[in-house]
Parts: sequence; structure tokens; C-alpha cells
Amino acid sequence: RFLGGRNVSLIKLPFGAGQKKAGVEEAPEYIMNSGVDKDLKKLGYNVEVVDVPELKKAPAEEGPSSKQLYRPLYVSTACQRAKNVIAGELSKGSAVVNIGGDHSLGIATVSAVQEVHPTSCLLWIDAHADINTPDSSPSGNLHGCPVSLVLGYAKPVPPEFEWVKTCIDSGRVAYIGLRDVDPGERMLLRQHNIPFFTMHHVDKYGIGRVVEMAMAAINPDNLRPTHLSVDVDSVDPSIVPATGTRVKGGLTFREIMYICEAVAETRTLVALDVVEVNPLLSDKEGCESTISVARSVIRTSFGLQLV
Ligand code: EXY
Ligand code: MN
Ligand code: MN
Ligand code: MN
Repeated sequence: RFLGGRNVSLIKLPFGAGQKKAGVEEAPEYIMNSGVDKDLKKLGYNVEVVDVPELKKAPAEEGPSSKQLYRPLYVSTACQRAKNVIAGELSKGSAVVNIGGDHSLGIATVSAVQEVHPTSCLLWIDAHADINTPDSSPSGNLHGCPVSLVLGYAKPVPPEFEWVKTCIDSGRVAYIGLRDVDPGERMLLRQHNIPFFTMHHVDKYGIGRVVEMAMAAINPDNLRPTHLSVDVDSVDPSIVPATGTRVKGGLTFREIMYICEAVAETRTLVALDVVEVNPLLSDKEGCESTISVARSVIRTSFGLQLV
């Protein structure tokens, strides 16, 4: 029942204009160099590595935008390109690992997954809800907005993002790890009844119950393909310091591994995002620790600990 079968495409998405700190576009190279392709081969998968290097090139003209967004044309162009590549791999029947890059790439990953697997659910692991609308965004950074765009909550849609379809409904999205949510985001989560589990819930119920409740809400009978989107800032900055928006009090190594193991166990994983690693924001040791967590997320989600 492993929906991606035994073929996995590792897709390198060197893109960082969804936020303002340089370095996140270098992450795919670092993560690949940690040996994730060999890890997956050892687990028995046929692995294909796909690079989308053109994402590093900004369009010549940004042009004026109606909203106070940071580089909307670049984000839109890159996401459109990334979406086509991801959808192409999924259409071959492969599972995909989308290696970012910043989380504005979620616009691309969710659009692609929902196009090819229109019933799939989305488990978003993050310190942040990334559901700001262009109007509610306090920063203008589009890595804080991808979920609102794919749910169709951004009204009006900024002209750059008119290609983005409302492709998923609130009943198929859940969050784990939240601890830095803006007021406008809180309103949307409540208004649309989106199941979210903050770090408070993780402490209160334990990670086992939290994952069970989240999956029961979005994939009750395990019949839906699963898209797992892992922002590494969900994990505590003590072991993931190389990321752009650190928030204290995050998931432990075991808690993030538990989530990946539980998803692997469902055998419904079709897409995994690993985003927001920024190798330039920490020293060598912090960088190695961060990359090693990213690597573990990938191999564990694909069944390393399955018995
Ligand atoms: N909510 C804040 C904003 O919209 O600017 C911070 C977003 C950070 C997003 C990070 C990647 O998950
Ligand atoms: Mn995020
Ligand atoms: Mn985040
Ligand atoms: Mn709704």
C-alpha cells in the first residue's frame, strides 16, 4: 500500500526569496551531500535525483505589487516551475522528497501533490502556521503565507499568484509543533476549524496522542495519500540552530522522529518536504546537527525504523 511504490525522486529546490536571509537556497546541496540518496537506496528504493537549479535565478524585473510582499514575482515564478517538476515526478508514480529552500515552496509542493493526488491530506510540522494572507502578513515574507494561498483564503489573490488553485480544503490539513502564531493566523485556524497541535498540546497529551489525533482528523481510515511538510524550525533550536526563524521550546529529536515513524507506518506517504535549513546561520557544529536532523527526517519517513 506504499503509494509512492519503491521509486523516490529527491528534488533539489534551491530557493530562498520567500524570506530575507541568504543561505537557505544552499541547503539542498548540503542535505544531499549528507548521503540521503544512499540512505534511501539502502532501504530498497530506486532513487532519482532531480535538480531545479534555475530557481536560484531571479527574474530581471520584480515590478510593483499591490501588497507589501517581498519579491512576489520571484516567489511565484519559482513556485510555478517547482510545481511542474514535482507534479511530473508524482505523475510517474514516484514519491517525492522536496528539499528546500524556504517554506514558500509549500505553494508549489501542495499544488503539485493535490493535482496528482487530489484526495491527499497535509500534515504541516512547524513552529509557525504559515497561514498569513498577504494582508495579514506582518513581514511581507511569503514563507509565512503558503497555506493561505492553497486554501484560497488570500482575498483578493495578489496578481502574481493567480495561477495558484484553491486545491485543498481545511478538513485535510493539520499542524503539529506550533508556538509562534500571529493574531490573523489564529483567527483563520479557529474560523475554519483546522486541527492544530501546539507545543502545549505535545506537552499535555504526549506526541503519541497528538499524532493519533492529527491523523484521525485528516486521514481517518488511512485511505488518503499523505503529504508531510517538515519545517525544521519545528524542532528545538538546540539541535536545529541553522534555520532562519528559530523559536525556543520545540520538538525533541524523538518527537520529530516519532512523527516520521508514525507517517511511515501508515504507508501512505507520497510527498515529504524538508525546508528552512539555512547552513549559513550557524557554526560548523550547529550546521552539522541541523543537517543530520534533516537527513534523519527523510530516512525515517521512508521507513528506516519500520519493523
Ligand atoms: N508568522 C511570521 C510571518 O508571517 O512573517 C513568521 C513566519 C515564519 C515562517 C517560517 C518558515 O515557517
Ligand atoms: Mn514553515
Ligand atoms: Mn517555521
Ligand atoms: Mn473552511
